[in-house]
Amino acid sequence: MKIRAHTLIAGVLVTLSMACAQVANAANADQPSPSSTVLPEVPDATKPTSRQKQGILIDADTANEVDDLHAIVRALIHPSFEVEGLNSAQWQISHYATPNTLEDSQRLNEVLLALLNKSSIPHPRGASHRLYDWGRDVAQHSAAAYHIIQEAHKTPEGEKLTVVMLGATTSLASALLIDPTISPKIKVYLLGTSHDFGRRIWRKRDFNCVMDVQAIEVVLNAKDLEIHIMPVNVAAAMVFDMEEAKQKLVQRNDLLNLLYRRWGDHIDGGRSRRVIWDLCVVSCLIYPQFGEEIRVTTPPEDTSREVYVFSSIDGLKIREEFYLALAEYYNLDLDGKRHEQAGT
Ligand SMILES: [Ca+2]
Repeated sequence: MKIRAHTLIAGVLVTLSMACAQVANAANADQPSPSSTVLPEVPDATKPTSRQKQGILIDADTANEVDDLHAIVRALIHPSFEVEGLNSAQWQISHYATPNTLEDSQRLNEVLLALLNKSSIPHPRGASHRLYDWGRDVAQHSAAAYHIIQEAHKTPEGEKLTVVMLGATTSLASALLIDPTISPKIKVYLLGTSHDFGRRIWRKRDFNCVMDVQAIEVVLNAKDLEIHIMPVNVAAAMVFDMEEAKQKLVQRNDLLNLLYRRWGDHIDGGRSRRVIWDLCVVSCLIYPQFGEEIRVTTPPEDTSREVYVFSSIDGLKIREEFYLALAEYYNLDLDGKRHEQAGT
């Protein structure tokens, strides 16, 4: 990842452990095993050691789209990550919202954790609605918000907790409102906003920002919070093909089947190609060379300072690496024919 100055100077996860027994049984048959598949080199700074991994906390509106599942799985199988939590997030004001978007996201998070035999990872619920409009306390006092606060304070001196926001930023904003002292202890990677790099214009009309218009302002205004933004107009360069997904994922194991099934189960199912938005954030966190970040001054309506913004990504490498990582984790040849016994 090349960081180059664009404007001025440098700027910068109450546990709810509930496993889904039905899928947990299936998970036992899907244990990972070693593979010789070659992956891109992981930068030295993020390589795992016997004593230290990169602590990350994921917050996702998993049930609203197809992409969150891919991003969450990619993070959960990465050996350099110590996933300190998987929060669920709401998307309740969407026109296609289900009766309880938060709980739908929560259920999917628990299924993913069970299928990966990782239900011991904390997976607290976020808020069921966006921040309050007015009052002395507009924060949503969710388990997820308090988990962020707890994990931030547990982070060793001189280190930061990486918080990955894949939906509305309600949980993080609430955490910052409840306990502003966590700000310098966190670096957040989020999908949201769009940015016209030529005219230096920000917009906050994308799905994630709109799902909690106040929360994104709280995040951008949080003093000392290190922010890395993946604008939606940049993430749009990373496209998955349904036929390729079918060829690589169907009838391999329960998790991979779920990833493909999501293409059709989603309310907006049937598309032959999809942007797997959230995967861009996780992949560029694992492999900084997959994206380029520049420093950009915050929108004029927010506290003036610089934040990191991805100006470009290598969508092809992100997609290829995702399938390679799955192949390595499960010791599968995803490019070969599907198993005969699978009846395909
Ligand atoms: Ca999302």
